[in-house]
Amino acid sequence: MKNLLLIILTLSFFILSSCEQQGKTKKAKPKAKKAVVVPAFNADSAYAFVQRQVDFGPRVPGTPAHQACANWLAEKLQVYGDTVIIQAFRARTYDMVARNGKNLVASFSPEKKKRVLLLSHWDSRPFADHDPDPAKHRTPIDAANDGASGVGILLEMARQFHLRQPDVGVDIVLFDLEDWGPPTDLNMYKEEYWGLGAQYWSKNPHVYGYTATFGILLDMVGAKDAVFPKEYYSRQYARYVVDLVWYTALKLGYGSTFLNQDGGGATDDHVFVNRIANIPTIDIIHLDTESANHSFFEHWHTTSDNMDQIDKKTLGIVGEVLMSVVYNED
Ligand code: AHN
Ligand code: ZN
Repeated sequence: MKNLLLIILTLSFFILSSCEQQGKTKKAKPKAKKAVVVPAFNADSAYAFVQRQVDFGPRVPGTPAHQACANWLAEKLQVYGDTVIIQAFRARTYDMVARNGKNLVASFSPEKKKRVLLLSHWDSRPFADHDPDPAKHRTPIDAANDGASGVGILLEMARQFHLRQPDVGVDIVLFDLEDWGPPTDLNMYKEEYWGLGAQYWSKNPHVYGYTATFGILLDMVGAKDAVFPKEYYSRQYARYVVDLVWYTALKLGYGSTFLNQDGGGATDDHVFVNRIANIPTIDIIHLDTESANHSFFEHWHTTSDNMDQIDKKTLGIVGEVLMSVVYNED
C-alpha cells in the first residue's frame, strides 16, 4: 500500500514536471520571422488598369462615364475578390445637391480576423479649378493621377491576391465622391465637403462592426518622379504604419521616392477613416512644395492630369512596396 502510494506520487511528479517543461519551452521559443515570398507586382498590368479607367472619360458622379466605370470596376473586383459589396449612398455636396455615389468593396479571405485595409478614390473631380487657363476652371478632369493611379495599383494587387492569397485578410475599398469639394475661387473650403464616400463608409462600414489592423490610402501615386513625404495626418493618427511602410520602401531601395521627410496635411479620405472608423490609416500622397498655389503634384486639379503624367516606374515602386507590406503581415 505504501509502495503504491509512492509509485503514484513519483509518476505524477514526472507527468507534472514534463507538462511544465513543455509549457516553458513553448513560451521561451522566440517568434520566428516567417520566410516570405512576395509575388512580383506587374506595373504594365497596373498601367493598363489606369488607362482603362481614363478611357471612360472623366468619371464624374452622375455621368454615363461614371456609371460605366463602376460596372467595369465591379466586374474586375468580382473576378479577383472573394466577396464584393457595392455600397450605394447619397451625399450632399457643398452646393446642397444630393448626389448618388458608390463605394466598391472587395474582400479577400473574409473569414480571417486580422485584416489590412487598402484604399483609393475612383471618382474624377468635376472642376479643373487649378488649371492655368481660367476658362477651364469648371471643366472635369481625366484624373489619371488623382484617382485612377491608386485604383490601378489596387486592381493589380487584387489580381495578385487572387493568384496567391496573403496570410492576412485584405479589404480593398474604392471610395466615390472624394473630389467634389468646392472650387477654390468660391472660397468656401470646409473639411467635410471632401471625402464624402469615405465619410459614408466610415459611418456605415460594409460589414457591421468592421475593423482592420491598419489602413493605407493611395492618392496621386502614378506621376513621373513622384515623391511621398510623410503626410501630416498620417503621422498624427498612424505613426507606426508610416514607419512600417517607409522602412519597407527604404529596404527595397526606394528611399528617394518615399522621402524621410515630414509633409503637410491633406484633407483626404484617410482623415475620416481615422476619426470616424477609428482605423489607423495613412495616406501615400504626392506632395510637392514647389507647386504653384498648392502643395500637391504639379498637375493637381488641372486638365493636364491625364495619361501623359503616368509613369509605369512609379506605379511599380508603390506596388512593390505595398505587396511587401501586405505579404509580410501574418
Ligand atoms: C485638400 O486637401 C483640399 N485636398 C486633398 C484631397 C484630395 C483632393 N486628394 C485628391 N484630390
Ligand atoms: Zn483631387
